[in-house]
Order: sequence, then C-alpha cells, then structure tokens
Amino acid sequence: MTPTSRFFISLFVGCASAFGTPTVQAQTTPAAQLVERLAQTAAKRQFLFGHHDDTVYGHTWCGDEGRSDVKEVCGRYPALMNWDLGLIEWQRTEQLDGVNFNRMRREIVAQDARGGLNAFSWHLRNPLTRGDSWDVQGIDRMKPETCPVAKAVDPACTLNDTLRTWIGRVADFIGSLRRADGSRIAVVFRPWHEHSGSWFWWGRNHCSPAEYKALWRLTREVFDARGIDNVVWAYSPDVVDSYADYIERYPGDKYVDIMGADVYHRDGEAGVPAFYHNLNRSLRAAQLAATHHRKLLAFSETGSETLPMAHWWTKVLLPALKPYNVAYVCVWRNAHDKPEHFYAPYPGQASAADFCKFASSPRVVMAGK
Ligand code: BMA
Repeated sequence: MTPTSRFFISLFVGCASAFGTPTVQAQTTPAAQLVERLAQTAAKRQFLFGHHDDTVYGHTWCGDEGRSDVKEVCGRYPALMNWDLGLIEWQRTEQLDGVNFNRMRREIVAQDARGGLNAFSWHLRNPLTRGDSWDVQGIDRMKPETCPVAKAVDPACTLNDTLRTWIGRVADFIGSLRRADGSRIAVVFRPWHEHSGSWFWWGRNHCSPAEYKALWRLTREVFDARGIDNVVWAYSPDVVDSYADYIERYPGDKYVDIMGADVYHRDGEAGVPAFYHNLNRSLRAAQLAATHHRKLLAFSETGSETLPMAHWWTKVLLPALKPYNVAYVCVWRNAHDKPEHFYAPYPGQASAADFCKFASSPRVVMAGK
C-alpha cells in the first residue's frame, strides 16, 4: 500500500487515541495504524516529544538499565525515542555511538510497551571509501567515479549490490521488531536525512536530484521486496530557503509519509533570531508540502546544545511551534562521553524546571512511567 492510500484509509477507519489501542481494521498494516495515530495526535494540536538514545546513556551515565535523563527530570519518558542504525550495514554488534543492537531492540520493545513510539536515523558508511557518513572528501561531480551516490544507484555498478545488501540489513532489523505476541512494531524511518546540506555523502553538492531520488527508490525496492509493512517514512532536509528548495529532492508521494525538517538552535540567546528564521523558513516549507501532498508534518531534529537558556523549552521552542501542526518534535542525544554535547536536560541542568513545565503543557505528549 502506498503511503498516500494509507493516509486516506486512515482518515476513514476508526479513531485511535494518541496512546490508546488503535481501533483500525484488522487488514491495515502496522505502518497505516501508526500514520493514523500520528494524524490524530497532530489533529488535536499535540505532538510527541522525542529524544535520541534516551534510555541507553545520558549526560553522566552509560549502559545502566531503567534510566533516562528526561524521566529523571520530569517523571515521564519521551513519547518518541530515536535510534541510529549506523554500522548495522557492517553487521557490527554496536552502532556508531556504541549502542549494542540487542540492547536497542530491548529498548524499542519496552518503549512500545509503554505506549511510546520509536524512530530511526541511519548514519551509514560511505560505500565507496568505507569512510563514515561525513566522508565527502574527494567527491568531484565532474568525475562520476568519485561519487558514491551516482555509483550506488547505478545497477551496472558493484556499489549498487553493496548498498542493496546494506539496506537489506536495515530492513531485516526493522522487520524483525516484534512484540511478544508476534505482531510487528511500527516505527518511523528517516533515511538520507539532512540532504539539503553537504556534510553527508548523499548531500546536495554530492549528487543530482535524480540520483538522490534514486536512493529512495532503491531503499523502498529493498524493503518492499521483503514485505516490510511497519515503516512510516520520513523525509527531512536540513534548513531550506523555500518551498522549491524543500521539494527539489522529494522522492514522491509513494515513498514518503512524513514531511520533516531538521533545524538546530545555535549560540544561545544571541542565536534566537537566527533559529526562528531557519525554523520558520524550513517548517513553513514542510507544512506547505505536507498540505499539498497530504502528509504528516514533523520537527524531526532540533535542539540547543548544552541548553544555556533556562527557559528555552517554554519561551523559545513552544512558541516557535505555535503555527505548525507537527506530530512529533525530537531533540538529539545526551552524549555520556562529550560533556558539551547534550540536548535534553538532566537533573540539576539549568533548563530542567522549564522542561517539566513544557512536558506538562497541553501540546506535549510524553510516554508512561
Ligand atoms: C552527531 C553527533 C555525533 C554522533 C552522530 C551520530 O550529531 O551526535 O557525536 O556520532 O550524530 O549519532
């Protein structure tokens, strides 16, 4: 079923409360049920709060069980947890930030059981150089042999087989996410993200729009061949200038369920105007795209590193989101090994009290205890 038809069906099936048991018809897919749930959330002018790697490490801890910086601040887990699949393509036991994939699976099942949602990003290696996602050195668009995307989407090239194999490993992992009763857990997957920038090998300066779209087609071919029916697909450029810019590399309605945007706040107080400017030009474009293409809207990545503003949550983020019917908002990770790299508060952090106020505001959905 295409994302679009899922969306239309979702409008006519029974309604699901944000975290209640969906009453959708039995023949709909887990993905369709999740689209429905997110649509209902956004329709109520609510959004799920999300945090990357929430329960596997925090600002001062790593690997403990049952912990979460967010929960230790406000008593509730984030309603959405994002996980990164980087290095699954190399069949490593740990992803690129050291999270064991079996542990990740357990946390995904636990998050689902508490009524929460799981989402994935994928910082995969460069299939041409075997460097990381940020390895863009040596890419020269005048020389196709240096371009990982051009090669990977070309069926005549061996890199195409490599990428298919790598995507297959992601598809196998996601398709294997099941509850104790055997049913698949629906997730959001946001591949090929931040492509409006050029820091990843799939970024704007490193491939043509047609090649970028071909990456999405390839991804879907691999998932669809395996009958994976528990993925809600998110498209998420970084900051864009305009609607034309946003949509330039949109792969098509068949491939996408969520129009996202990744926009970060830098430079604390002094950076508020720039954050608002970037947020508005990106989310305005994403909202327009969501309306035109009948898709969901999400603020797929945001945050203010080290949270220097004590009232960032209720005085910067929440008011900024007023015009936008986002279904979820996700902040990036609290790295245990980089003290200056955190985006959610921990107990005692300057914005902790304000975060609690934010978490109990009528717009924000958190998960259970
Ligand atoms: C970046 C940083 C890195 C991390 C990468 C992938 O934004 O957080 O430390 O390795 O994401 O998760």
